[in-house]
Amino acid sequence: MQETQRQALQATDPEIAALIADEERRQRDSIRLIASENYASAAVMAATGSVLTNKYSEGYPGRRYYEGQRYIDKIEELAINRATALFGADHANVQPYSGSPANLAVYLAFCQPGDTIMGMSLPAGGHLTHGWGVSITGKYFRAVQYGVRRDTGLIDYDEVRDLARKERPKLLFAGGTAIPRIIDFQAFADIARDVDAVFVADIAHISGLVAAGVHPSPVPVADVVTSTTHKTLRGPRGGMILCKEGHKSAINRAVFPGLQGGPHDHQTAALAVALAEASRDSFKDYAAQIVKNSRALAQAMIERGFELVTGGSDNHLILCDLTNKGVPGKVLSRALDQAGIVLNYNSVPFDPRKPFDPSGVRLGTGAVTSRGMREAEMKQIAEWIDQVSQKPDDEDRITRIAGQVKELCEAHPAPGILVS
Ligand code: DSN
Repeated sequence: MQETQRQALQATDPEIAALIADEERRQRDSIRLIASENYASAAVMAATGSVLTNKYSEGYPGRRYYEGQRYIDKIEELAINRATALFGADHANVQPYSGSPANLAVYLAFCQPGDTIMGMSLPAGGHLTHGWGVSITGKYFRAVQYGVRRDTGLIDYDEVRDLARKERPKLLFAGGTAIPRIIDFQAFADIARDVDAVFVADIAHISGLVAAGVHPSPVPVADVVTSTTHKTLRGPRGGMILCKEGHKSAINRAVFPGLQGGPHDHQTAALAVALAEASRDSFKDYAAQIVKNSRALAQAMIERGFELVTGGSDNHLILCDLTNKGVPGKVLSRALDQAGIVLNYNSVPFDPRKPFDPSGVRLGTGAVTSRGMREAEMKQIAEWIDQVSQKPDDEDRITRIAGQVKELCEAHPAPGILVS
């Protein structure tokens, strides 16, 4: 947080000011391996914390329901133009509040309640909003779910095709939250075309990799592409939808007035900044290093006897099944948090344990790569994870590692964190 903002907050609400300062220190001093998190730049956060939070702008550029839009329209047009240029899309809607609303807008654009939709199941690595039962998408639609192969942990495209032919979904989702490998978007597009489904690629996790060209893009082959904007894309919390020209008006009407009211203009401006950052050569280098780091971390973990779902990683994400280590995901993730290494416990495909106490952990390299860490640091992190996994209740060991983690973090300052 900038010094002037800090002083204003301190004067008005010292309690919240102190908690934010504590969180800034926590983020500064710990190794962030949560695959869906990153460090937004100071420029992105400056736009997020700007006067744009004061404005209402229901509608779209040139067609608003409130006056005073001359600068807001330019900001939203910049965000749209930067998104379409970066991803090579016909159209971008930059108003979704986050990834789940972006996906809900797609349902609203193409489906009626009760229609059949198809996506990857949550335990296999999909997202709640791809039809999982507890989500509105599993309650309001007839959701059919595909998974991964038990022997490889990979998507079985023949199984997806067979299921799609049998169930004839209106929407077919690809993408998810715990998929460590390249997704074959062309295969999904072919299946969707075969059954007359709308093909939706949810690239929330990998949008930074797609923007940089280090993961194949679904934009040429998908009807609609949804994403959050804060994971590997490294923007503000938010969502966006890219689509073909022919779907533009259905998508725009679904986002507003179908699902949302006024867009969050501060978020739109921050997204525009992030998209400008993501179009630079330095971001391409960053995204390539994310993948190198993920492969290096995966390899170092395998060498220490960890079993990885699919046996490795092609993107930013690693899913580790701890069954052979005899330590549940929750126990390891809690112990690692004490050691300053922050990740999340996660179900693995065919997990015999419950989602709130599963067999695995999920790791991601987007944030550590933003701190300039490289392959050597990934090996060191794997070593610490191994040491903690062997004795997750050894407080002396955890305290020693926490000190070493802090030293590593001091050598690799986190972007956007200015706390002293
Ligand atoms: N909760 C996000 C993640 O961690 O992947 C997805 O919504």
